[in-house]
Amino acid sequence: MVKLLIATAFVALMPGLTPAVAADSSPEAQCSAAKNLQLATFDMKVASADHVKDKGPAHCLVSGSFEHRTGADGKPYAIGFSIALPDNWSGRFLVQGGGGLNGVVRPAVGDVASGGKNALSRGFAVISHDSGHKGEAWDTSFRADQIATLNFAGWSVEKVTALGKALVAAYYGKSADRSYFAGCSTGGREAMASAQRFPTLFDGIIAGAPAMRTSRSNMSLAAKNVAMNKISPASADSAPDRSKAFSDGDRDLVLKGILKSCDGLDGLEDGMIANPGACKFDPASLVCPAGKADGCLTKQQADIVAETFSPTLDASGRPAYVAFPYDTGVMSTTDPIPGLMRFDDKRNRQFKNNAMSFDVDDAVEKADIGDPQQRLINADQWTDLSSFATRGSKIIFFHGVSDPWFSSNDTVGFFNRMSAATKTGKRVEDWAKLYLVPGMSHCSGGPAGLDQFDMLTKLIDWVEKDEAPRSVEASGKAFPNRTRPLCPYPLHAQYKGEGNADNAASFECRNN
Ligand SMILES: [Ca+2]
Repeated sequence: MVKLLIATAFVALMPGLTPAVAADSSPEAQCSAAKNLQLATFDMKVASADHVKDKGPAHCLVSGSFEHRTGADGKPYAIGFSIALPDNWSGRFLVQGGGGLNGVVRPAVGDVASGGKNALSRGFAVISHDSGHKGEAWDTSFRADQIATLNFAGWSVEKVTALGKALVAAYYGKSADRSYFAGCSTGGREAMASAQRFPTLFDGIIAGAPAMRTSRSNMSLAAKNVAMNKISPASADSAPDRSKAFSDGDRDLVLKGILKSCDGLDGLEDGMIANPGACKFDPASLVCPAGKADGCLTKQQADIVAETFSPTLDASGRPAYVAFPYDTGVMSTTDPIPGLMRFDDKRNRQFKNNAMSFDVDDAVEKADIGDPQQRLINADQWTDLSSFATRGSKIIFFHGVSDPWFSSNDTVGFFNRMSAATKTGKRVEDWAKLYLVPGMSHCSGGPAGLDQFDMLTKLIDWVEKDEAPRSVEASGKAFPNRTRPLCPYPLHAQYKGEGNADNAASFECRNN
């Protein structure tokens, strides 16, 4: 409580409210007193403040809401949050990115790219939030309200960061030394939006598999879905049965073909494609010779494979969405989101389109002109991070090469455009890095992906010690005894030609 009172600049107790003065300054008493916290410029309501000892390091978990209002649709809105304030605070603050369409407050731990040691367990104060609306993962009803939509587009990150910084200062009696953001998917988009639109908020940002333009990526997936319909036999209800477009044997053949063409390009045939930039698999190589039907693909099938991994083109031949890379996870059925070639899987909500034709130009017009709000939600357009870079902030991107939702090529494309557009006296590698993660699906997983890597430590060292990250070691369940370096783009991990093939030290980061 002593610290709370020190922070009077940030704390205004409610008139008539007796502060819950604790008889002692124990963490429990301090946390209990946080129930009565008020911040001068926020209409914050604290719903609970609990001292937690059995989940990670002892911390005070404060949950509540602010920005209470009635929306244009007559519904009540607020930004819900949860902040974990560790007893042994490192002086660092982290804003945790969201997922899907947000709408829920996820546990505030900060586990993105943390290598299994989340930010809270490192002594960070971590705040999580719902971006300003309540709803199921894919509930879009909040878009009836302007502020709720703007909050989803990224405004909520600015507001939550301001609230979180004020809460930290009030609770500890001292402002955070450094502020970080880490998120994947929608959280990755929020990370990008933060660097682009609010360049002074964070000292370090991690942007994973960013949902940077779902209007275009969803359009591309729909186009691939329809292409698959055309070679699928009709099911009993006359809808195309995509599960029969390729047999299990056909799928295995495609995967083996990809591996045969690309696995060895990194110097080692190990079931991982670490040099995706050099991978030039041609599905036509699997087409049956005349008179043969087994162990090969029909021309139709090979064409569909090629189309699935090609850019989605408009009528003039311009790419409306980038290509997806050939990688080891494209047939995955073990991940929450199936691999790109698994159009048959009923778990995949994207692939319920039974149409037989697809007009890319029409779809692009609907996405770009018909949905102007989405254009602001998208984070692929603004490429100048000069203020962010000049103030000394750092950003690390990562993207799984087997991501079936958002192509890692799109993140590569943004990184290159950003690098060209940001004019500073610094080299790009002095403030931004991109790591492609071979085999990894959307944010994690992948049957041959090593999805555990600690970029958070690398980011901290970069921000606080000016030690720029080089390779980042990856490990994971897919190969329990294996480590590999992740290399900063455009480098890739290449086997040195000798040494333990399961050890990252036997690889080096190389250019093609
Ligand atoms: Ca390999």
